[in-house]
Amino acid sequence: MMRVVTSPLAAFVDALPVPRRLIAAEHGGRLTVPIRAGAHRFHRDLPEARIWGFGGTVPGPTVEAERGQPVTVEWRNELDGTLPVLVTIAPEAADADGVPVQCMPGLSGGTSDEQAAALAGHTVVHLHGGLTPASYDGWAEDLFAPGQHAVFHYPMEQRAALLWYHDHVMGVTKYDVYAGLAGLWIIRDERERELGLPEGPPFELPLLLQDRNFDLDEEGRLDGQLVHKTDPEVMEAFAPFTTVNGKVWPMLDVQPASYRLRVINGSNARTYRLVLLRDRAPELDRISQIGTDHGLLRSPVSVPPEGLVLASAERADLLVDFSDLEPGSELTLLNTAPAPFDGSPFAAADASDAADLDGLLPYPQVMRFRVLQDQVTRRKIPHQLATDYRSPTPEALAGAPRRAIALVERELDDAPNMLTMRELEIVPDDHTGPLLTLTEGDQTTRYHVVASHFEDATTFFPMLSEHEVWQLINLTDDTHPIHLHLDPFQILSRRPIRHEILQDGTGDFDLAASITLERDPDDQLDHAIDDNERGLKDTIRVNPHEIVELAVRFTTYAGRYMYHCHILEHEDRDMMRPFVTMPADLMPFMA
Ligand SMILES: [Cu+2]
Repeated sequence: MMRVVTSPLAAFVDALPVPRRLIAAEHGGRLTVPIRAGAHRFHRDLPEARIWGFGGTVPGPTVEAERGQPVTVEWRNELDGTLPVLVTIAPEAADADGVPVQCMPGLSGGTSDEQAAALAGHTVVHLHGGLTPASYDGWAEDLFAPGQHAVFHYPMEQRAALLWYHDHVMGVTKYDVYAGLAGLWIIRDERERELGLPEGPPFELPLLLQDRNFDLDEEGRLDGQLVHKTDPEVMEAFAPFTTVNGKVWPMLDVQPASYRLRVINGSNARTYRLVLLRDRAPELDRISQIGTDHGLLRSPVSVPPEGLVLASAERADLLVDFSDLEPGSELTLLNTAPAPFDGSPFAAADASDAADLDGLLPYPQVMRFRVLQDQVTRRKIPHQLATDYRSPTPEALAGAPRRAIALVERELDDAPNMLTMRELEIVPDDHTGPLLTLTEGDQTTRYHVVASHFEDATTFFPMLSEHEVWQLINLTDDTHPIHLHLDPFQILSRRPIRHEILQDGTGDFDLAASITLERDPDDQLDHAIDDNERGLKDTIRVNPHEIVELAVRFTTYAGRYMYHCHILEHEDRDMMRPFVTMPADLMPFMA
């Protein structure tokens, strides 16, 4: 029998908020953004919550910039007081009725974490997707305290795209972003204007998706205060209520016209698989995807038949056509992705039954659109979009350095599991010690681990302008969205693997495993590359039983950057590593 829980909040009663626009050109390219504690109402029927926000709001203002026109931001840390989030690990994964505690509000018998409650607001800001000099990229350890300010220069020498800025503090990004420290950043350029794409409200709207949970008062009523809750079995917080631009399940009145929706998943951990429904039937044909993380695709693509999958930090630029709909028509955006997400399929036709308590998805609702009586405007979708990139040729990649990274989960007895990215190096045949072997046909490559934790020595030194191939090998049971700072990349392949972790194979540093490039008989995934992943990406999903190859070329800035899983609870528990880009002429002098 399908189990459901009744929502304490009404759906589709708040209007979709549009974050305040901060157009850089109107300020001579010089912006000041205070980072402040504030109050925010996440739903009509909730009391105001304490939050931390850029500009004191959730989300922060949307910065709009022009390609080629630099933007300077003074990020002013004016936070006072302590973290406005109650953090807890519930003692049990499910309540007395067997309902997973993460599906429910409140602390579920957990106590408020004192160390989290004492966090006093050190921050650092990263512009995700920005081609930014290392000194302004927001290194996770270069913090500024309340009262300290940072002036960051963003050259904006990059194509039009939806970026976002957010806190990136070592170990506590999961709390700081959850508290509200995130905002959107749109870069515009001439190519988009030639195509006549909508720019600004009402026809261009950003949709920032974030799941949130709230505390209960003594009478068991929602009190609106933010709760970050995990449990003994699931180390990521998967909160039950989805907010869009800071409101739980909002409503948007639309004209019978095409809308450009700039969608981003800004959740800590939850992956969304979005399906648009009318009268319980999917209407994905209304949606054309024209862009991805780093802007326009070469041509518009349909969203995948099961829905648009966006893991944490992934973006989609969508044109949605409401022009043929009668006034009063309602379309509902639903999420069909259970959590933790492992790539498993779910038919769009079943989306109205997507509620899944065991999948930590009590409420699939995301938002609703309602068509107004108004003048009908139809818009043609251009066939050709981007003309400024191609797939890298085999010749360009022939001699490219190859880097291999294994994604590994280590179970611990007294603490939440540890996730690491093990950087691998090929060893000679006579090497002794724990090995990871990768077998393709009759070829076996032998690797050992050369780095595991964030603070281990840097092993990746990409040369500027040189193509590289990175292999991400997932040895865990969940999908990880892997994000590289600095330049975008393109996916080359996604292939099934069979793997075996040998006895006592996962050490704190070492790893002994054998991997074969063939499908596991129990593997249900198709390991396909979706059409919408064939653009310029900065975050890529690596599914279980899978190896993903991507081609990247770091182009402009030398320095120390990071790559990491964008599930914030993973990034904070060591699924993050440095790399250092170097100009070619300095390489001979590297020790
Ligand atoms: Cu991860």
